[in-house]
Amino acid sequence: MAAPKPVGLLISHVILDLDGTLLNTDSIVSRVVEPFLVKNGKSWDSKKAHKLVGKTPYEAAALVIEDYGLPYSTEEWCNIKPLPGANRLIKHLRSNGVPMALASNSPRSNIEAKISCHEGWKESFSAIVGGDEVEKAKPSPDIFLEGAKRMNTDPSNCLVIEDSVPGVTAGKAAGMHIIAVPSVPKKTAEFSSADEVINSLLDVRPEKWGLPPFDDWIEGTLPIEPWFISGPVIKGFGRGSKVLGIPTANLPAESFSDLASEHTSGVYFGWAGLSTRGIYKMVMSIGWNPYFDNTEKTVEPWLLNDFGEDFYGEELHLAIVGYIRPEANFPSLESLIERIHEDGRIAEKALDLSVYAKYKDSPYLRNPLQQANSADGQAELNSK
Ligand code: RBF
Ligand code: MG
Repeated sequence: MAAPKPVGLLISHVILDLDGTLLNTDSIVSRVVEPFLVKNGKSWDSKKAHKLVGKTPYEAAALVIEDYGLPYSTEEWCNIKPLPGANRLIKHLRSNGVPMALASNSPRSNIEAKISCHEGWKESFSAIVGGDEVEKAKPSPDIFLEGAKRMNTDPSNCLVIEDSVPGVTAGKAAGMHIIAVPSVPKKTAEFSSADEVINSLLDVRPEKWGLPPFDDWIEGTLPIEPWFISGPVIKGFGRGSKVLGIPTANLPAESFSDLASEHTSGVYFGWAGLSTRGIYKMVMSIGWNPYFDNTEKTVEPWLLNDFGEDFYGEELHLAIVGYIRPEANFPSLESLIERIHEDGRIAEKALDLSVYAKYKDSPYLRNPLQQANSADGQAELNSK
C-alpha cells in the first residue's frame, strides 16, 4: 500500500461512492445476466463472467442494467450486499460525528432504493447526490462538488472513497483527497492519482487523515461478521507444502464465484471443520497472491494442525471470523513465509479470545447444509 500523500488536518467530511465501494454491485450482474443467458439457451460460465466484470468497472455494469430499464424491485435491490467493512465504516464515522455524503452516478431513486435495504444507512448521510441531480456525471467533478456544497463545506475538507477510475478522476477534479478501493484487482496503476490505494474498506485508517481512529482491533485482528464456505479440498499450485512448508487446503475456485466477488482479498482466520477429523484453527489467504502474481482468485486455508498426510477430496467447512491484513507482495520468498507464519501465530492466539472462540461450536462446521439457508445468505456456495 502506498502511504498517503501528506495532508494537513483539514479533513472533516467524507464523501462515499455507493456501487462497488459500499455495495457489492457486481452481484446484481450475475443475478440479472445469468438468468438472461440461461433464458436464451446459453450456459452460464461464472468464471468467465467474473473476468468480464473485472474488465469494466462494476459500476458500469450496474449502470447498463439501469440504462436498459431492467425491472428491479426494491426487494431485488436488497440482494446487493454491503462490501466488507462498509457497515463498520459508516457506523464509525457516524458515531464520531463525521459528516458523510453519498455521491453516485446512479439516479437518486435507485440510490434511495438500494440504501433503504441497509439499516442505519440513510440516516447516516447528511447529503445524497444522484447522477440525475447534476449536469455531468463522474468523471466530471459535479457530483462531488454538489456533495460538498450540500454539506456546507469546502471541497478541500472532503475525503472521497471511490472504487472506480472515473470516480477518482472526478474527486481529484473537485480538489478533494481520495482513497481508492479498486473493485478490479491488479489495476492499481490506473489509480495512481489517488492519494491512497487500499484493498478493502477494512483497510481504511481514518487517523491517517486526521479523523478518529477505529478502536475495534484486538491483538492485531479485526472481528468481522462471520461468513461460511465449504468445498472439497483440492490440490493447489503445488507450492503449499513443497515450497513454503505451509500446506494449504485449497478450495476449488469454480465453486466460489459468488464468494470471490463478495469477499475482497486479504488474510483472514477462523475455524475449519473436516468431516471425518474434527475442528481446527485456521488462517487463510483469499485473493491473487501478489507474490506469485496469480491470475485467478484463490481461497487458501492453512489448518493449524499437523496432519501428517494429505486429505484431498475431503469436505472442508470454514467459519471465517476475523481479518488480519491485506494480501501483500514481499521482497523474497523467505519474507513471505515469515509473514505467513506470523499470521498463523496471530490467528492461533486470537482464536482463544471469546469473540472468536464462540464460533468453534457453529453447527455449520459439522453440517454446512444446516446453516446454508440462514447465516444471512453467506453460505450460498454450499447450495451449488
Ligand atoms: N501470498 C501472497 O502473495 N501474499 C500474501 O500476503 C500472502 N499471505 C498469505 C497468508 C496466509 C495465512 C496464507 C496461508 C497464504 C498467504 N499467501 C500470500 C499465499 C501463499 O503464497 C500461497 O498459499 C502459496 O503460494 C501456496 O499456494
Ligand atoms: Mg463505484
